[in-house]
Amino acid sequence: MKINAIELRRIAMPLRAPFRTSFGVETARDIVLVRVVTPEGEGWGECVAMSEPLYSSEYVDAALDVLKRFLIPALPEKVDARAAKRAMKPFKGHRMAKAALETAVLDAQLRVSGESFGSFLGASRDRVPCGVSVGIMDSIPELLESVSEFVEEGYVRIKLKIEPGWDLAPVRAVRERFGDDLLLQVDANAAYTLADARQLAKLDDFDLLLIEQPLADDDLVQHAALAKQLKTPVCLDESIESVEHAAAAITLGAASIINIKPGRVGGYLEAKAIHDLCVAHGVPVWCGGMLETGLGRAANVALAALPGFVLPGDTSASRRYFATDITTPFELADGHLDVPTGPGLGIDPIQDILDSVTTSSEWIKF
Ligand code: NPQ
Ligand code: MG
Repeated sequence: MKINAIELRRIAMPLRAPFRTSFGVETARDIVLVRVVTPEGEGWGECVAMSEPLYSSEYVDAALDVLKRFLIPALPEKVDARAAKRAMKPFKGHRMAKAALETAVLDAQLRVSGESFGSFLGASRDRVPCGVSVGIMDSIPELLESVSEFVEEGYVRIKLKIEPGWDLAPVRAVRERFGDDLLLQVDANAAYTLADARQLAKLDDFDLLLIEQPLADDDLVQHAALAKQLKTPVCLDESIESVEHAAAAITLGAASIINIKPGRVGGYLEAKAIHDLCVAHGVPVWCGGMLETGLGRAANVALAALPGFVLPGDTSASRRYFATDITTPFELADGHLDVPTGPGLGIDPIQDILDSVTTSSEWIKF
């Protein structure tokens, strides 16, 4: 496949409600979309980096810079997703930027060949059960109100964001109000240290599915030590940036469950490789979320349909985050989202809406 041009389009998407995690409060999503134009068709990729390097070291301005300066110029004349991944490999890090470009190339390639993301990746289901991530709130009543709305909408699993000072009380309150059958898990986004092991062990009483990323990103050995002190299974998110990291975490006993986010690991090819490794080791995986628009969401839902994704993902409906999505919105039906079946992502941006949220656009001609 030959590329004629690439558009780097930056969009601003207001969130329906502020989303608070242990690293900060977000009120809007600042997103780079990569659009690859070939003689036979186009492809889209969404960069999941945030405006500030709070979740990981990546941020939007850096992603734009590395795409323009290094990643796009490195693409070979004839390219497919695998060749794009290989060409970008010499450049260290910047996995979210790489993932966006690789995904745009893959989408173009699949739209041309007429195959869906789900089929290409090896999906074994036509719909996926969905969970939702619930931010840190100012009070327990506010949290219970929010969880209750999500339960009524049909979400099959609730994830509570936690931090020191907001852990036991919210978990206890949600268990008391919604009962023991509710699938419940927590995510600390690296807010604790090993010195908090005794506090975290108090969560053992609440039959949580898992605790996600309790300690710092680079603390694999400490996660292994913590896992020995908890009954709750430890799941890693931020720590896992590659199939090598996943192998190390499994070998060390640092994670018994892995959250796969394609952006964090550099793309859907790497995400698939991590899935395959985890299946081989009997490690359950689930698909994380980065507040994606319908474009990123479509690819995540396809990935979440692979057989190793045995836990509900943060693959929420579009309205969880956005009043207006840039695609036809993903809507929950019986707690599930349908896996798109059309070529590539199987969904297109709605031009008027896309234009109305665009803050800048730049073309790179080949
Ligand atoms: C997680 N996501 O699993 C992340 C973290 C996260 C759905 O909980 C703007 C952009 C705000 C990306 C907040 C969920 C964000 C973001 C949190 C990602 O750790
Ligand atoms: Mg997480």
